[in-house]
Amino acid sequence: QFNPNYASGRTTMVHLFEWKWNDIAAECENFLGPKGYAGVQVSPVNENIVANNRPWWERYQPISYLLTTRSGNEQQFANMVRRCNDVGVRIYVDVVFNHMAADRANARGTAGSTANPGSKSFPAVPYSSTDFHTTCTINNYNDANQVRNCELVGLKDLDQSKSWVRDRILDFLNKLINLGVAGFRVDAAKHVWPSDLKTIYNRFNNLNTQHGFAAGSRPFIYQEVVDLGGEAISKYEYTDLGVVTEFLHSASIGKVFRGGDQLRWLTNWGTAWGFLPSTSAFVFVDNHDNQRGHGAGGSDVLTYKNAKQYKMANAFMLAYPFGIPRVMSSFAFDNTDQGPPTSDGNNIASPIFNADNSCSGGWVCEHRWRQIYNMVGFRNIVSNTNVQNWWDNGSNQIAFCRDNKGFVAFNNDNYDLNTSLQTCLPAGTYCDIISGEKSGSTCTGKSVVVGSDGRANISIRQNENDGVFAIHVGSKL
Ligand code: LM2
Ligand code: CA
Repeated sequence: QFNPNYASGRTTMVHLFEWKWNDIAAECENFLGPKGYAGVQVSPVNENIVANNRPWWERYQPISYLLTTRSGNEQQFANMVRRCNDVGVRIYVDVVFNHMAADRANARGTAGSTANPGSKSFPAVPYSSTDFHTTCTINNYNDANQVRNCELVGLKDLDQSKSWVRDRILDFLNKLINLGVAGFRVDAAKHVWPSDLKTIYNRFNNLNTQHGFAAGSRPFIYQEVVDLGGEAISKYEYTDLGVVTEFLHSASIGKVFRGGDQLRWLTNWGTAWGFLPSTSAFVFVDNHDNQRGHGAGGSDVLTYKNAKQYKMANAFMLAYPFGIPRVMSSFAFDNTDQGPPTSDGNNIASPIFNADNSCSGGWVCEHRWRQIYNMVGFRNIVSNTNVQNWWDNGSNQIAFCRDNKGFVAFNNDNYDLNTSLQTCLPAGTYCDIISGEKSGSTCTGKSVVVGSDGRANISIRQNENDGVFAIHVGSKL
């Protein structure tokens, strides 16, 4: 449950937030597989409430466990899982089972089911009032009973200690496992008792060997527990059960690259910053909540809207050996409720791909930014190596090697970086994968000559588009 079950040589998943299953299948084949991505977190797959103006958050209000949403139906989902696994890209489902939908008149779901959340009646599961905790409101995060037994923003709170409820959840999740998924993001895990989660996780099927998983493989579990400190519920209550989202990583990396902390302090990035141990920490620069001011992290969080600093933060996350990273891939938004781009106000529109790999049609596709996908490639190449030869200028310029496989430098100062540094790489000419990339025997960006002593002259001017420079053994010309 701690192993992401990635295909060998791959290290990093991407959240294709609100993408349609058919589009994800094609993206696995055309881009994610070839660029070395390890997996995709998909938006919730089960039937959700249809809310006015179709906000993104309607998908966090389940109506049933039928596999029909705006992303597609069951057959399209199954086809996507098959096609992605065939090209070495795993699928992780965002599963919502703390709660069902909140009260709303004439509640209707994306598969056409009706429900009456006010009376806790969800006939398409079916659930009735006895399957839920008594209604109360969460308003005190210092009271663990309240956080786990009351309603989060009015969402009807399931009682996972009931065998009927557990069986319905397990029917749903084991069905996904049989369809070939590699694991789950457990939504709102903080709001569910760890002992109930344990019972549920222990009854998961093994992964489906017909999708390339070794016999006896267990589903990867990463649990959404927001813990920035100071509350009754601790992230450490969940680390025996699976991996846990590290929101402190998101807040801290944003603060650093926004200039709120000097880059030189990154030398001990990890538990010294209050983070979970590396093998328990699921890390990200931003997620679908905190990129729009929901969830935790506040104004420290960096998003695509601060592109230069955002790319630097992602590059650092991917270059440094800490945690299990996830890249965010967003749609553009200017209001926090706004849903994904649609063709007609209802049906989700497909992304449009430009010649330079970028997206349009309302999709941001951070995962297709050269600086980000090339750093995913960097992480794959340097996996299982250590940080060596840390260098800093005493403020916001840093550099380090990953043994003799890769070298990276950052400049977040308001003056140029231009100095001779130890790259730890064999002598030769290397192509910087941030300003460009290797294309045949040439480099579309900066190239640098590494001498027989491993040193090279590294330059990152303050006004360049990117504040990062990265080379590795695969970018040798
Ligand atoms: C999560 N993790 O624990 C998700 O990551 C997060 O996106 C979900 O909240 C939340 N938990 C519940 O699954 C989102 C969104 C909320 C939204 C809920 C439910 O951040 O704003 O609440 O989904 O759709 C919305 C309205 C809220 C209203 C509620 C119930 O924003 O004002 O509360 O629906 O109608 C009365
Ligand atoms: Ca609960």
